[in-house]
Amino acid sequence: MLKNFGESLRSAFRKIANAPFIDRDLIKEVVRDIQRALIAGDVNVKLVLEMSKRIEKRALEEKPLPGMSNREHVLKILHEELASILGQGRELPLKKQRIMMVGLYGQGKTTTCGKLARFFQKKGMKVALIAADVHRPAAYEQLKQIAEKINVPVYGGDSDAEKVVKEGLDKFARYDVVIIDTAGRHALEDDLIKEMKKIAKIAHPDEKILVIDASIGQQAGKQARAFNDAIGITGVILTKMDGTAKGGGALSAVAETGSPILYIGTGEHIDDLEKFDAIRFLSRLLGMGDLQTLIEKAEEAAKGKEKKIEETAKKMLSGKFTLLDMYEQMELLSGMGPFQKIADLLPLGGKLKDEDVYETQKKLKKFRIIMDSMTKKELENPNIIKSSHIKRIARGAGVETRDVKELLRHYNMSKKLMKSFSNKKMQKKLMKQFGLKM
Ligand SMILES: Nc1nc2c(ncn2[C@@H]2O[C@H](COP(=O)(O)OP(=O)(O)OP(=O)(O)O)[C@@H](O)[C@H]2O)c(=O)[nH]1
Ligand SMILES: [Mg+2]
Repeated sequence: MLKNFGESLRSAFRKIANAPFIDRDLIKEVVRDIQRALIAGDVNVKLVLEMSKRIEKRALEEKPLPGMSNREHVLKILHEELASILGQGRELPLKKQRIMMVGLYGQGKTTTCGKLARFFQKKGMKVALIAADVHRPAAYEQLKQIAEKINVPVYGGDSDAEKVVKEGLDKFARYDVVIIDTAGRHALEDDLIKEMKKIAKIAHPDEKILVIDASIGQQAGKQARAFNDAIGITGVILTKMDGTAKGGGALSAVAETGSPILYIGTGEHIDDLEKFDAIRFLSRLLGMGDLQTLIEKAEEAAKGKEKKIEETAKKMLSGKFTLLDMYEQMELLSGMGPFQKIADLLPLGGKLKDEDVYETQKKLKKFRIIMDSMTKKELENPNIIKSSHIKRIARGAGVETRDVKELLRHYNMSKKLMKSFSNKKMQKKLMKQFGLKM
């Protein structure tokens, strides 16, 4: 049994990327690797065989597009075929509807209720929540707290789930979107199924959404099947995609149930919900770093600053990097939410894991003050800063020398990260991969 689904897929891709040339034998070998990875990942065997036949046929018969190497052509086919299992995803329609959230214990149901409420609210719809998790005493309180932040009403507090749902639906009859949070369990037990069925019967939900923690990996397939058999799932939301999990289980979950992935959760914050995009998801799964998301985020988050962001992105890719660039980057990134989230999308993101993400904004303030007492030369070329300079800078800024040293450390670390982009081959590959122009 292969330990890590994402890793085995990645190694299959690497084989192609590193092979001196692409021939029939290599294609067959890679297809076999992928078959093994998918089957070990609990993906339906029939589906795997069909897909691998298609990959092999296309890779051997189709001609590469003009300007594309044979190698890139085969990678593209692999990508497309894997993406076709995941489907194109689906967004929830913007119409009057009832949504029921289900899933095992701690997968992120309640948090995701809030995120969805926020999502519809931002589209100008009237949203309400029903707390039908009557088993955990704090569940109602938790939902209430989330709802208060976004000014959305919640109905709950009673210990009878059916009653809560019935009364809540009456109360919120005139709302556009009503989202029902339900209880989790450690495993799919009979009483959970019974209760879920009862709630579904009363609520007639338009959507029955299974919430799955991306880190549960291959159990996702089995879980999805069980929930689908019990109440019929209409979509999956994959949470905690911001963590170490790459979400390989999603492939199995989707393949098992045929229900699409709707969104992915990328953090604990209420706005951390993203549209699911199969190709992008695979890039992340395969560890290529998702530059497209990074750049889109940058564009979205800083309207009016587009040019600057583009320049920064280009600088990041060019490997040139001064203290001012670092500051600018930190500023941009911190405006977009926790630094870590963006860092995760970068190929070297994992290396920044230990950084305390929320410190970034605080540090920015201090860094600004320190940088203000540096000379232009020092800002452009921090390598010239010697310990006598450090003392002078610290005095000028009214900080300790260790603060200045910290800034320089931070710079060197960022620079190292940026260096990963200065590798021309890597750059070209990434640019091509994501259809960007320099
Ligand atoms: N990092 C991260 N954490 C998340 C995400 N979604 C949920 N969480 C966290 O996961 C934990 C559990 O989330 P809940 O929403 O309470 O999960 P639940 O499924 O409602 O749990 P039960 O009601 O106890 O079954 C909380 O600490 C959340 O903050 C996500 O996308 N990213
Ligand atoms: Mg909950």
